[in-house]
Amino acid sequence: MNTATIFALASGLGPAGVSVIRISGPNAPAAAIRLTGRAELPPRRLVRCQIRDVVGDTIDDALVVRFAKPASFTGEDVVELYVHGGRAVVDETMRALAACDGLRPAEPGEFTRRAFDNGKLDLTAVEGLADLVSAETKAQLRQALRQMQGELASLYDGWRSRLLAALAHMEAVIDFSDEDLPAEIEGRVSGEIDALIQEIDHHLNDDRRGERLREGIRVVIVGPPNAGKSTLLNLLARRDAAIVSDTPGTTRDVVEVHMDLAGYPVTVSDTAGLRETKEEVEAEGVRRSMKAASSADVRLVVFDGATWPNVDRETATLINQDAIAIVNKCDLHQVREPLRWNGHGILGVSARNGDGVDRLLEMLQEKIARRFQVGETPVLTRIRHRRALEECHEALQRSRDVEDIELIAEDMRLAIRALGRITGRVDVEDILDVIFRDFCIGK
Ligand SMILES: Nc1nc2c(ncn2[C@@H]2O[C@H](COP(=O)(O)OP(=O)(O)OP(=O)(O)O)[C@@H](O)[C@H]2O)c(=O)[nH]1
Ligand SMILES: [Mg+2]
Repeated sequence: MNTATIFALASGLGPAGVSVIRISGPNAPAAAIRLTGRAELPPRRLVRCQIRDVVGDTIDDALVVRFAKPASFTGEDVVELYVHGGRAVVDETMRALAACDGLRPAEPGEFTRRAFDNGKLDLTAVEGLADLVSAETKAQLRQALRQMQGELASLYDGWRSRLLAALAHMEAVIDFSDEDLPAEIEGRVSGEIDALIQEIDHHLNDDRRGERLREGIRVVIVGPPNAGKSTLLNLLARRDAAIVSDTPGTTRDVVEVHMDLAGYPVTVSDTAGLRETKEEVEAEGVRRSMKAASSADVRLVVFDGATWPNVDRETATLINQDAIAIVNKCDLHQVREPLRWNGHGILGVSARNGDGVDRLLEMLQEKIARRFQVGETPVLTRIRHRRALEECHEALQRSRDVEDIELIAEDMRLAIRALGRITGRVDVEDILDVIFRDFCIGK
């Protein structure tokens, strides 16, 4: 049991209107009494107080709130001080706290760690909280909030309880095989395992939507040299991010621009024009373009309007359902509607005068929204969860291939442990509870 009382600035570094200092642990109420001179602070009420330093000089006129354990973020006694967000105010308040008995500054993440240790948050909620704090766009915010509020925990814990119940039945078969147990138990258990395998499979095969939304969605601009890819990037970024020139082969490195597109975090990359070249540096650029194109969530495949209707063959091979095909320079006379290539509709734009760019942004948003929209069903958000789920899935699959009941039970235990690791609740004692609840074996 960790009895140190910890404190830290919970809001960003000032100067700001208000800064929040959080104190958690058994000595938090005493520290608040010492700083405010109040005999008592009622729980869950904001109280206006003078904050004083060790010699009794007033530091600030502040608001203070106390949360009595276990009804607090950490599950411990917590006090929060809302002081004016000036550097000296914060520094002096922290100094006064450091002088209180049993108080020390918190380590990074220590409040959340205590919340986890006290069962206030499971591991997925802890991760959701971290994601919420670092969310940069609305779609990321929504995904993180749902995770923090327990959406993934209830999915994984739900699977785990079903497996625990199935295992309890199996154990009953093992331990009491001479006695009179319903014959269909084994059948029911294997039915449940099959159902879980399917559900986990479905959850795993999600095109990494949740993970990609956390990391940012990758949009890559590809096409032949001089098609106007860099001009297009600059237009989307609303700044001169990449060098534009009429010399083919201008762009060599991948140039990335981050933006918020209708709430989605998007990284748009401009790449070197695709062509055969003997020049070593350019050839490396082309290699990088192909690599970026292959890892992209959406490809903007750009043809050069100056050579229209002749299209670059290599570029054309990159058109598929994840791509938006574009012919640029539609300000030139040879680019005429309707624009099609090999049955694919092609969008005409002019990166020079902006024609068609609104439509391009709309199409891009639609594509991204269709693929990444956070729907009703919870999505996987982290590789850690994916690994554990794969392990669980493997163990369940393996259990289908063996005859021996003991071996099946062992694989089920491994699967349960893998799920338990995701939310951080690994225990085995609860199997017994389930046996007693379902079978009343003791009678
Ligand atoms: N007429 C016209 N010219 C354009 C348009 N967009 C770009 N250009 C011109 O085309 C030339 C090449 O533009 P870039 O943006 O550098 O082309 P790029 O595809 O990045 O070329 P590389 O980096 O060499 O692969 C420049 O001279 C641009 O000014 C357009 O919409 N219309
Ligand atoms: Mg370029």
